[in-house]
Amino acid sequence: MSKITKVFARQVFDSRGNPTVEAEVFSKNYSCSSICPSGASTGSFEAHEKRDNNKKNYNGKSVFKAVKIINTVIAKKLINKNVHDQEKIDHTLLKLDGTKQKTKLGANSMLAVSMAVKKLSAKIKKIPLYKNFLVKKNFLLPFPMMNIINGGAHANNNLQIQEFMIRPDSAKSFKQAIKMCFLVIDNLRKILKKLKLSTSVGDEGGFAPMISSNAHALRLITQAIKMSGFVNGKDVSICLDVAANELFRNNKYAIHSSKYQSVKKSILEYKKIIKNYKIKSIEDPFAENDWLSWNKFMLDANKQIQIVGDDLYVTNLERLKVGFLNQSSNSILIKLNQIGTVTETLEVIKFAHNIGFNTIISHRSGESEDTFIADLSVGTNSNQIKSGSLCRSERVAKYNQILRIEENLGKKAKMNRL
Ligand code: 2PG
Ligand code: MG
Repeated sequence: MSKITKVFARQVFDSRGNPTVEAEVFSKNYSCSSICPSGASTGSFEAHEKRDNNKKNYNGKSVFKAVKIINTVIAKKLINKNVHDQEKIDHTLLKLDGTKQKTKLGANSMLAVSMAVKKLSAKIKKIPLYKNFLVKKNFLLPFPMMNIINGGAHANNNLQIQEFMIRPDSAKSFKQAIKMCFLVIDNLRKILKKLKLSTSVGDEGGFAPMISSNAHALRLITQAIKMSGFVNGKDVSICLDVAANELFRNNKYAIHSSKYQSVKKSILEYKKIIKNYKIKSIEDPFAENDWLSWNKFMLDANKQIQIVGDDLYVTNLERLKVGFLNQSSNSILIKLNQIGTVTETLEVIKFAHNIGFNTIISHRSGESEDTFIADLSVGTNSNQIKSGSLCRSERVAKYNQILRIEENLGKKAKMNRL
C-alpha cells in the first residue's frame, strides 16, 4: 500500500492556448502530474468540462474553479487512499460528484487527478505506464490514424468533413508505420506547394488548404499515397471523421457539399466515395441522436468498412450498449475526458472488446504534452490510435512515446491486427 500524501492542481494551457487543468499527485518521495485535454466538436452527452465562464477573466475560459475543487474537496478525500487502488479512487470521485454528467466537480478536474494517480501507481511499482492497464503480457501496438487534412471545426477552410486520415495498414512495426505516414505527408506537402495551396496546418497538425470539396481533398491524398510508392486501400488506407453532428439540420446532412441532403442520398454518396477512394473507416457518419441512420448505414456498409462511434457513444458504457443492441457501428472511439475517469474508460474498452468492436484511442483537438493515451493504447491492446498528424509536438509526442514502448518491448513488439 502506498498512501497519497498530497494532491495539487494548477491552471496550465493546451495546444490552442486555452486554459486547462493540470493535477499533481504525491506519495512518499514520488509525484506524477497529468493534463486534461479539450475538444472543439464535442458531443452533447460528454461529461461536463468546468470553466469559470467569467467574461472578465480569460474571456470566460479560465479553469480556476476546477483547480480549486481539486485543491480542496478532492484533495481532502484522496489523502491517505492507496494510490494503487484506481477503482476505489475513481469511485470516490464519482461519489463526491454524484451527478450524471459530472457537473459538480467537472470531468476536467476528475480526469486530471485520475490519470495522475494511474501514472503514480506505475512509477511506484517501477513499471512503465503501459504495463499498468488491462493487458499484462503479449502487448500489441496500435496502427496510427493520422489526420493529414483538417476541415470542419478544426480549420478555417470550407471542407465539410472534419478529418481526412491515413492508416498504414501494411506496416509490420510501429517504426515502419510512422515512416510510411511520414512519406505520404511529406509528399502531400510537395503536391500542395506545387499547386500553390497553403501548407499551413490546422488544430491537429494536418494541412488546412483553402479547398472546398471532399473529393478534392481525397484526390490530393490518393496522389500523395501513390507518389510515396504505396497502394491506396492496401498499404495505406484513407479513413474519415465526418463529425456529422456539425453538419445536421432538419433531418438532413450537408456532408458531401454545403447543400443539405436526405439520409438516403447521403448514404449513396458515402458508398460512392468508399468505392472511388477505397475508404476503410468512417467515424461519426451521422449525428449523435440519429440511431436509425447509423443502423441503415451499418446494414449497408458493415462488411466493407470500419464504422466508428465518437460523439454517438462519448465513451459511455450505457450509450455503447444501446449502440450494440441497435447495430449502430462496429467500432468505438475512446476519449478519456468524454467520460471523466480512467476506471470508466477501461470498463468501456473491456466491454467493446467483448462485443468484438475495434477500440481507437483518441486525442482531443485541444491537447497537451501529456502522452497518457499512448500508453493506454498499448496497455489495452487497442488496435488503433488517432493523435493527429506527424506535426505539432503535442500530436507527435504520442507517436514518439509508442516508438519508445516498441523499443522497450524489444523482440516481443508486435503490431495489432486490423
Ligand atoms: C474528434 C476529435 C479528435 P474534438 O472529433 O474525433 O480528433 O475532435 O477533440 O474537437 O472533438
Ligand atoms: Mg470524432
